[in-house]
Amino acid sequence: MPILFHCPWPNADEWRTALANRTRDEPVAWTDARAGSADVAAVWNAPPELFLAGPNLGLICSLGAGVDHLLQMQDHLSLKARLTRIVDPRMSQRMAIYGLAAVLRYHRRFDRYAIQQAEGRWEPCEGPDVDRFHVGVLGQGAIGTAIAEAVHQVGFRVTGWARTQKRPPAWPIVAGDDQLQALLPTLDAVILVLPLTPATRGLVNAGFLAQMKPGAVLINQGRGEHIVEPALINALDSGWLAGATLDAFGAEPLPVDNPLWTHPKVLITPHVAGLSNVETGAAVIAAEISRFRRGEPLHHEVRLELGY
Ligand code: OXD
Repeated sequence: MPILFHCPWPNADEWRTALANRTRDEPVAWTDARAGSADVAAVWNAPPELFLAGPNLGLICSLGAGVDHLLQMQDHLSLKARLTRIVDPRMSQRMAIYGLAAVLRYHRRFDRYAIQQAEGRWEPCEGPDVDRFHVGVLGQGAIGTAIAEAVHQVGFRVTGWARTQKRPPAWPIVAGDDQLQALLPTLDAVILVLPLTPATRGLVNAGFLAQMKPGAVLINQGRGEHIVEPALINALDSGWLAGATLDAFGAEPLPVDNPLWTHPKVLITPHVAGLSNVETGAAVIAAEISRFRRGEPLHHEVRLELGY
């Protein structure tokens, strides 16, 4: 039975080969035609028409960790389709390194020193010791946990924020809106690594930013839609926030006329914080496909009612 494949990335052929190699025992052919008789799809940002006439689709695998690209077109998906995604320690590690690098850059003021160098200014402006620099990691799934762990291991004070209370790891985790409100004014750096759901869309609005500690920084490794951009720009311009590191945007590539490009307090990276690793990612998807075909529980099934 053909498996529907759609990947808009430059390394799409590598993905297709890695997936085909790992599903060799399955009687499958990879296709990028419309779903037709396919019962499984592995896709990233597929156009809705690809799913039309795909009544047999029982499993749709996201080629990344996020599934918002699929949930956005639920109307086009077969009602019986289950969704799964990549949960891969390699990807979590990349995300952890990105988060840690961004925190270290602010903690050691490399952002300020770069500006001072351009202006020929010799002005030491060191900040607090690590244990007095409080990092909040908003989102405590596999990726958020890896980020919090990396930052915690260096010695930073870390607090996680999750939808529900979890068994405490080596750092505290708080849950719910009230606890977020209490947490925000204590944080020197806020890392966003939340799934995009109706509850997290626009979470970082003027009210959220006003609750952040003056001089704090924002690091977005989640989705651009978490942030209300004009509110962020106001918070940076007014001096309330010291900086923002942004890896994800509502429109990607970020349009050339977007003011974030030239904002002196913003560092932009082109959605690379946690690129899916072809080999390990393909192995995760292939394993989910064989579980699906054997009628076994999936390991990373998306709970549609939660949106992740
Ligand atoms: C993902 C991403 O969801 O890279 O995997 O954004």
